[in-house]
Amino acid sequence: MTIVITAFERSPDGGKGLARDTRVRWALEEVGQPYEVRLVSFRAMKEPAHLALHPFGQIPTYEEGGLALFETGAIVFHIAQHHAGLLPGDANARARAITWLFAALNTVEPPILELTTARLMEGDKSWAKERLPLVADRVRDRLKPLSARLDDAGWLDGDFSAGDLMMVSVLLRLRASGILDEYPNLAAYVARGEARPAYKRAFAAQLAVNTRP
Ligand code: GTB
Repeated sequence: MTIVITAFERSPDGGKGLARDTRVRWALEEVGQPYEVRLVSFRAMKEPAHLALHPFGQIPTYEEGGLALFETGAIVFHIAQHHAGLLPGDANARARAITWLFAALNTVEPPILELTTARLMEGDKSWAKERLPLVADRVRDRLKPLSARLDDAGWLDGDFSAGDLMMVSVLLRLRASGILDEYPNLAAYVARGEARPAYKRAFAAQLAVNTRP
């Protein structure tokens, strides 16, 4: 059955890997599943046809036969459950990898999103200068223990898993802030993720969409 995902017709970052279809493309590349992409404009995302797939009018979505999913956590988990390559076979190791996937989305991503909002959307507010350091420190509150846990390991729990895929995807958005570089092992961890051939294919595919004439 053909897998179809949705992505921005024109991504605000020019297709540099920051929009959330990247993590879904990456997961599909890791497990060797071909997929098609339906591009949607910002207007089309809020129209009934897309809202039927995604109640919040966002990308990405995932369709496969009669199944339609939204939320990158659910999509990556679905891919990892149904195809070998992103979750260990051992039941306990599998549960731990899934835990890291949730940790990336529920514990690490929220302050990073808050920082992005503070930098990009609130920068012109009178209180922005006072608030930004507080938000940045909330990111550090997550990165410090994450860095300590990773230590000098390659991945968070044994082999590369869906948990690492999601954690690297989440951390990537920090690069522009410079905060990631305060934690050299996390910066190296992200670079390791980006060096994976599957990530490179996903990145190239997204960039190609956004650099077409
Ligand atoms: N929790 C959802 C998930 O994980 O799937 C969040 C999905 C989401 O935020 N989608 C965004 C979207 O559709 C695109 S990724 N936004 C349009 C809208 O809400 O109307 C967020 C994003 C967009 C662009 C950049 N960029 O260019 O740097 C980075 C991240």
